[in-house]
Amino acid sequence: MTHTDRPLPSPAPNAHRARLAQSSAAATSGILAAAVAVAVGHLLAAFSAPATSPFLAVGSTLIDLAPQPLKAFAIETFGESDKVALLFGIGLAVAVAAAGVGIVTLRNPRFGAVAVGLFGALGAAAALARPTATPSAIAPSLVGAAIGIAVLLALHRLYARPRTSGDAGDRGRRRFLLAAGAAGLLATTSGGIGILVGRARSSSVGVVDVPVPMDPAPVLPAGADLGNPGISPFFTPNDQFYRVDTALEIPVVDASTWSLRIHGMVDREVVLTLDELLQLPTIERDITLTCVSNQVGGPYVGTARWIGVPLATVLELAGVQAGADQIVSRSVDGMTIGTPTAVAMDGRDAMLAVGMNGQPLPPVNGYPVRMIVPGLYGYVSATKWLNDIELTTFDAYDPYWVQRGWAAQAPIKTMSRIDTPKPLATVPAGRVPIGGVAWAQQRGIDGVEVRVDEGPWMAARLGSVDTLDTWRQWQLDVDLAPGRHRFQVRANDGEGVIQPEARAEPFPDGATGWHTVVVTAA
Ligand SMILES: Nc1nc2c(c(=O)[nH]1)N[C@H]1C(S)=C(S)[C@@H](COP(=O)(O)O)O[C@H]1N2
Ligand SMILES: [Mo]
Repeated sequence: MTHTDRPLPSPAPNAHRARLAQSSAAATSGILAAAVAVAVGHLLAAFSAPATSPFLAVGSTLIDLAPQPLKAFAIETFGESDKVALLFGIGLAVAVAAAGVGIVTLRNPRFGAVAVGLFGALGAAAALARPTATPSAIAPSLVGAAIGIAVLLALHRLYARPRTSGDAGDRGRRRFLLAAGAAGLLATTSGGIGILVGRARSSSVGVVDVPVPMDPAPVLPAGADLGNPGISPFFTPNDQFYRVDTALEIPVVDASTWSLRIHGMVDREVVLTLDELLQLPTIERDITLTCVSNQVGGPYVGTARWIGVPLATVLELAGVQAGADQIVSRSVDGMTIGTPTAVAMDGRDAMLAVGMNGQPLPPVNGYPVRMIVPGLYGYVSATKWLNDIELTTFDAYDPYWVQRGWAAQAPIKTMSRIDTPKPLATVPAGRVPIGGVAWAQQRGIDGVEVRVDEGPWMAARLGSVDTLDTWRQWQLDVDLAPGRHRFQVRANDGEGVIQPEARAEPFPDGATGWHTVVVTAA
């Protein structure tokens, strides 16, 4: 290496360093301004209408706009944490954009202020476009943005002073750091209080006294639960019940002011308060609920003992007109779900549920009232936070998921799942119990068969039948030689139809295929 190959020393390293310091102060100011704007908006929304938080409004809008493959990817990759991942992603994107806005502000403060204003407008537009929004929905985003602009410009004034060296420069730097710290504190306290207020509000939403059902469910038959702790318990505890919905923040519904409107193609419009609803005859039923986006072997299925009022009873109060073949139910957060009227009226235990395993519905599962329709996937039947039922036709209206390409009619497909052993587990060679659950709501499960390493199908022992609408546990003990083994399971429904082998993705009307698990015996 010769002398001339060496990089030339920078002519003015101090000036360079000062510029760098100023740029990073500018970027930091942008991020702080955005954090204050979002956090103040979130706080204001928490006190009024949580869904109008700029962060949540943009998140919900992205959920609604996301193309199907992206949704499927998110659910598969993040599972029930998909929403956390989304919010994290938005936070990251906002931070990067805000740093850019900060740098621009260094050159052109007016431009920076306009940029923050535009972000605020974006949040306001998202909040206003939510299905249940009122005009005041724009307030949190706009007020947040205004305060964010003030923070941006105040910080700009501090870091953009001509750099002086010595004591004056140090004082300037200290002032900037102090102001930046104050902005950071404002963002974290308003954001933190906003989150706490949101949580506190969602846990004080009036009280539902779960009624003693006039028509109770019989005691669970002996042997419905095989007693193998590796198999999903027959009743899924409420705190372990799966959750699938588009709600970034659990809707807060006050049971004491809740009402349900039944309208559309009916003889007379009916509005029921919770007390009025629960004065109607109540039933208690065991029903297994399933999500259409459940993959073969997936977790989005659970069984509960539900208490509620038959949907048919409520519909008869209003008088369904001829030709109204679709029930569109809506939730307080604007979800729309379409259910065939015929299904609600055919004698199955479709209900408006208020109780789940003896408790009021947990907030995540639809408090205070949700629909449950045995035999249909949740997205065409199980409206949570229900507050509106409209009688219409399939021709006249496509509900939320149908607008996004999912099937309008979606009966639950026969499915069986291996719960134990877990995929890729190592088990002791010798006798190994294989077990799981199988479901075919409305048709029931008549048999479950297992095969090992593509050998002959062997009938599993079945838990006793509770109802046609609940899953059955199954178990088969097999002898395994040391080495790798592959189990497969398939069920027979009550109509003698074997669960199909062909693999289908959940989209557009439910997955099919045999659940397969590979383990090593050692
Ligand atoms: N309001 C509302 N209700 C909803 C949904 C939703 O996104 N919003 N998702 C539906 C879907 S797809 C399913 S599978 C079930 C899930 O009910 P769970 O979360 O209580 O298990 O709720 C249904 N009801
Ligand atoms: Mo679902």
